[in-house]
Amino acid sequence: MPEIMITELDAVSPDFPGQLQNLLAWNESEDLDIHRQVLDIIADVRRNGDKAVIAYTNRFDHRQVNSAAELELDQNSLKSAFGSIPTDQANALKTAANRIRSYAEHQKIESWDYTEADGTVLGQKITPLDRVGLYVPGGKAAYPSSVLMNAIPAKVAGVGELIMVVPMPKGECNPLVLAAAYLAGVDRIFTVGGAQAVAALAYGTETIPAVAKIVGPGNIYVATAKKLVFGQVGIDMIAGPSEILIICDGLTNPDWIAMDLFSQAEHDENAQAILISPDKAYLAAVKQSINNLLPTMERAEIIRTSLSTRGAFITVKDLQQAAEVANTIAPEHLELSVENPEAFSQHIHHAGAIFMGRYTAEALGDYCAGPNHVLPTSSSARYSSPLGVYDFQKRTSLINCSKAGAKELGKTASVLARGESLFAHARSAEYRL
Ligand code: HSO
Ligand code: ZN
Repeated sequence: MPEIMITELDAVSPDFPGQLQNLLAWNESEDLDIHRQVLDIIADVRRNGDKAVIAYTNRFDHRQVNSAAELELDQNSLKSAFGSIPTDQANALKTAANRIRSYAEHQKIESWDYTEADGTVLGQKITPLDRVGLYVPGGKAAYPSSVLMNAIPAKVAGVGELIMVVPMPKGECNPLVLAAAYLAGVDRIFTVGGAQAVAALAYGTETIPAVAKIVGPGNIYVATAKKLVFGQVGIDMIAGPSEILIICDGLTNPDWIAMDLFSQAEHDENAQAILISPDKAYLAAVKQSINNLLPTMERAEIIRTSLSTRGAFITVKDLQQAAEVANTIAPEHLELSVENPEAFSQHIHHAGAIFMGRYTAEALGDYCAGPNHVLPTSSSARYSSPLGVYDFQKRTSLINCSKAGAKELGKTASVLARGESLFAHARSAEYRL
């Protein structure tokens, strides 16, 4: 195999800030044609309900469905999917599900209130979403782990009904995905995918109930549909390609680091894997490991393309500078493969998840450590957070004025209302003085 070419940058160089921006630049191509097709599908499903959903499903998924009822899988078929998978898979899914659930339990936000001196009570009431839709892709990226990561926080939040949609091309579906849905406690499953599934969840059909929020990854049609139904329903973030940034002091086995870079690069050609170290000789050693190990990889071609088009090795003058670069990148996953990761992590302000120390491979977080693997990508960790229980909970403000409180607040409200020339507001407050 030819040696791999990976971009090498030096953070000390005056050109570095510009080079880094070029490296990170990622714009999902806005395809107007896809946009138009998806708009048509949504309008059709809104107008014609089940009939449209069945027609698209038969056309895109090569199926012969005659009635909407055939699109639903019952709980027994989930249970038997779980029974049909190999024992080691079943046990590993159970372990992962339990750990994801325990972590999620810690995330629940609770209602609170406080009472003022005059007896007025102010508070915040937390309620779960009534009904949530979970989109699960059917193709090569149909990950049972993602079913657990999306469904379990929703159930822990107390969502009333969790509806999963998953395409079943040619009538086939990954039994591991159904097994994960069974373990996570998904309430209903419809074997529908694409923009038609998103439209059905957003607007409801005779058979598929409308939800309040749609979560889960999908291809460009699904992502476009989610953007277009936003407002009618809530949506989660639109995920970009997977990213990993590793900061290493130069003392971790280079093969480990090479494989950690591969682990995200193998997701897809556009995935981004970056290594930062103050030790130039160490970067060369990791490059050697990459060249040795790449020919042994099942997904060598995807990894090669990802590393050579979007990967990079960055030399820094010290670990302090590494932290600054990491904060600029705001990566989805950040590995701190250094001697004292707790102390070092104090300098990190923007990352979806931080994997601390030489033993914490990012892959553990993808499956079973417990924290969610749905994380902010494309530098959005600057302003957003991992998917969690709080994404399935809402906050409602509570105000309960005492007679004395109404009198005091009424004076202030009345003055402010008259300042805005809103006289009904003012008099409504004054009546209670
Ligand atoms: N690393 C992915 C999640 C995943 N990994 C699923 C394996 N399966 C999120 O960036
Ligand atoms: Zn992964």
